Amino acid sequence: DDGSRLWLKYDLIKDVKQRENYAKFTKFITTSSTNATILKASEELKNGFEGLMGKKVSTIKKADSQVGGIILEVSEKQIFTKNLANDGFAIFSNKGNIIISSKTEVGVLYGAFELLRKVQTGQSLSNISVISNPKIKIRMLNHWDNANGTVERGYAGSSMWKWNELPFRIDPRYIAYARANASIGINATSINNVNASSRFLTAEYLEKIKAVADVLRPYGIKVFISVNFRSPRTLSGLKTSDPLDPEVRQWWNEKTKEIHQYIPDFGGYLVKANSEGEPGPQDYGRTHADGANMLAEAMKPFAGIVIWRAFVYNADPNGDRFKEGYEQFKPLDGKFDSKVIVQVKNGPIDFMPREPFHPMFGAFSKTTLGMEFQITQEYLGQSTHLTYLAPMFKECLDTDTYVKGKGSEVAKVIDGSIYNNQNSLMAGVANTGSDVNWCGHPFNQSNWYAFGRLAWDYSLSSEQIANEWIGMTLTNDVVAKKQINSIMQKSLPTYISYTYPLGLHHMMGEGHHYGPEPWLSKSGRLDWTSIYYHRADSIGLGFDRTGKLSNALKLYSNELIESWGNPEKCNLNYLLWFHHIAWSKKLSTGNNLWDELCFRYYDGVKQVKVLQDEWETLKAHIDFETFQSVQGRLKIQEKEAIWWRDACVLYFQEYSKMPIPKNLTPPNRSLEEVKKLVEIYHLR
Ligand code: BDP
Repeated sequence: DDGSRLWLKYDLIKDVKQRENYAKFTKFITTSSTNATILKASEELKNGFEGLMGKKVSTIKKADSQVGGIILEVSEKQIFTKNLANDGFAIFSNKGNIIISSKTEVGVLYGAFELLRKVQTGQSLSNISVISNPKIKIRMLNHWDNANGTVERGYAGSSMWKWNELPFRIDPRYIAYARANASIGINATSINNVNASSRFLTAEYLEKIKAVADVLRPYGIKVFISVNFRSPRTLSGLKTSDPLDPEVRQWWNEKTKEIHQYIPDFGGYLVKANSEGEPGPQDYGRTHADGANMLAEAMKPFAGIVIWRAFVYNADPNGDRFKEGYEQFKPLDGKFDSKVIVQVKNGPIDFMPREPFHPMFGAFSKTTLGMEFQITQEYLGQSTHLTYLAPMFKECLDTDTYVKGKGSEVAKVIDGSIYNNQNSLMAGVANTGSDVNWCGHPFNQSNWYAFGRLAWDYSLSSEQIANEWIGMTLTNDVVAKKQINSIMQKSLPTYISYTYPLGLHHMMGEGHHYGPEPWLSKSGRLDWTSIYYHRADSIGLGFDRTGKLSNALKLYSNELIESWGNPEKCNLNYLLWFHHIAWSKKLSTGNNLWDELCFRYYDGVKQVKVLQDEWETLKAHIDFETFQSVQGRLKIQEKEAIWWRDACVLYFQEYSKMPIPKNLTPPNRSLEEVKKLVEIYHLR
């Protein structure tokens, strides 16, 4: 199994009894519709059930008195559909058939995938009764793909979009991609890097993007484009790209109209502006709201929207990057057009393996905020380390902001329920590439899957999502499934243990962001170094954000200030995010900081060994190619976990001047030797 079929394998169910049982419900598929989306639903069910059951499944226009089939219907009237949101669906048994019903065609498609999922994961279909509504309206992938075929922070080969072939050749992968996304409810995709080339707005590229949009449309996926704010100058030679300049505004009006001639249901623009050197309205003394509203105005005649990123930070040596997004955007709350969604990364710095939620969530009552997660594992072992991210996404979504009292979780800010927003967005930076298995590490597929499932329903548990994915992708053997799920649940805490325990952050190798480089003290900007974040000195470790150095903690609600602000009460997972703790300070675990730090680094390495051992027990249940691929990667992971451990422990020891706790074996190499490894990595 080369992994190319993702979680939509539809291999024959091995258990004959089970197969016969399912076959009773899947004799035919009924629809009289000629709608492209309904036809996709019917085709998917047919292919899926034929594969799973090993039997022909017929497609008929009307069921008449036949029973034992599936009926697809778009209906406003069904009593089940009364409580359905537009994309929602109901699946229920009726007079011997299974009905998949929705108000919209795409809802039926989602229902079809849900029914397939039930069979793929071995659940019963008798008396089936499902009602499912998406909690978030725009469930979106953000590709960081460039026109030249590279992918920013992509670890699975080159870009999956073949711009040189489009619009003439449609790679079959685009269809596979659309199916995979639709199967987890993803309904939007921005196709290019946020560090955007203006090229994507040229007629030549719009034709190519149109071809992609045409493939994705029947699967309910809208296309967005990341735009470069300087495009009016770059493409048409205008003297400025000032958002208040009438000529510039006219340019965007016309460009937006032009795009709609190619893609009538264009999703909209995604913009990274005045961030990391990208152009933006501030270049002309204007605000983010001025920039976003200009684009929103251009979008007024159409259904599309403008997604404006809040990932901004200035190189102020006395500032704290933690606060930048908040401080720049807070004065603009209420100034954004209703067509604008401000997209905020889950944490205040940058997709670290563990961050407290971004303080903007819960502080903006008049602006629709969207969530941006990173599915691609820039700081999480890329395509080598096994890290299942659902627990991380959930930790953020489940944290209480307390903005309207207890029960004001980040998820409720995002879904619009706290501030009554009309729109809602959850975006994930895609991890797809040209690799045969799409995502590099076989388990990285689960992060794409989990992202989509959580965007649909963030209340699903990370265990349930993992179970679905395992059942559809690896095995349905009960014991093996349990074991794999346990590996997945342990993977993120393990990774954090040997990289960033106790709330450490941003100590990775410069540029590549892969291995450890806690000693990094010089870079293009101070806030790209490691020492800026960990603040190790002879006294202790961690970034004091409670007042003296930075008052970032004040951006949170009183309840959080009280718990996170008190080093005695602060969740140890966030401790060094907010406090500079003395090496000898006794923590709630009973150990002092130094010992606790060592224990965690060592335990992380030990846990990788546990993951390896547990994986070995699964050999008989997993396809051999997949088994070996994970097995080999776990070996590299072990080596690199030791690399992280040795680098961090030896480096911090220079400051703590304390011995490695007695029951741990000290690293068998010196700090200087470990530093050399990093140089070798740079050479690659
Ligand atoms: C950082 C990445 C950088 C991205 C940037 C962003 O290192 O490549 O361009 O985020 O989100 O994580 O814009």
